Amino acid sequence: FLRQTYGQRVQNHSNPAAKQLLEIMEKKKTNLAVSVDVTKSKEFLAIIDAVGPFVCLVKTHVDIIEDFDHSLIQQLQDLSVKHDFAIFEDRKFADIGNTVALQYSSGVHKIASWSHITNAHPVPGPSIISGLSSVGLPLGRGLLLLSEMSTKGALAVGSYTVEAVRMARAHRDFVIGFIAQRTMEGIGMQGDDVVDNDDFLILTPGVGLDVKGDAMGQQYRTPREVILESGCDVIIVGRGIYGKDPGLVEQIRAQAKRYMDAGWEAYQERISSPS
Ligand code: UP6
Repeated sequence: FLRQTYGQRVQNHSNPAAKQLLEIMEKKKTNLAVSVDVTKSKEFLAIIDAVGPFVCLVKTHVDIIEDFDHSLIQQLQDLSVKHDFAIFEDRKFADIGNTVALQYSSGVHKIASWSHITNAHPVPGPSIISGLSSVGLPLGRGLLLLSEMSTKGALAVGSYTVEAVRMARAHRDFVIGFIAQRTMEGIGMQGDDVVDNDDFLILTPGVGLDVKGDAMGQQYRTPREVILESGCDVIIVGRGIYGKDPGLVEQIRAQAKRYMDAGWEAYQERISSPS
């Protein structure tokens, strides 16, 4: 699938959230997702409105917002319609099925009611997918499994990654892809395994053009390394876009454009490269 366009890949997916994301990427010509990790509603909305035209997806950590109330969700949804982007709450669920189903549907944030996509650590095993799917599938939501992480010393490697991919293949209706650092296509397939559709979306954090990491274990690679060399589909950028001054709208727009262009150029090179 590495040489198919995002538009061509829509037909490989039955999940509405996966289709929506690929359609937006094709239409807006962007594989950039912005991770909006700020703690004040006002700043959160201002950044999203500034980057909106350049992104296919906005990634949130809604639990870090100090002045949260439900009108914020309405405003986020209005921006997602205004700019045409999907919403991904980066909740990283990691508990038993019954608990994650409650965390996903209920509590203060009611994530399933507004987030097109969310994600989970595969550490509890397949029951985490059943739990989340019982809430999200009827709503047309999609799930990403974290099969790898961007941080130094991450434990999600080797057989953990392989088992995550096998879990996803067994739940294709709800699991639309991975948070990972490279393509997962063909991973863990044995001699006579037949998988007729291994097209998973790979969303990749740990992307930066100016620095190699932070003081807390984060590691950055460039859009070119991520999209062209590693076969990922979406670059997730946080502080690289709003980190210098979250209040400066013009600067944020310029950075978003810069990452969008770098991501799209790498993608075009990928789909036009000889197999
Ligand atoms: N994130 C990672 N690495 C992972 C998974 N998730 O960085 O393996 C998330 C972080 C943060 C964003 O929770 O929201 O992606 C990266 O932000 P940054 O670009 O500012 O480092």
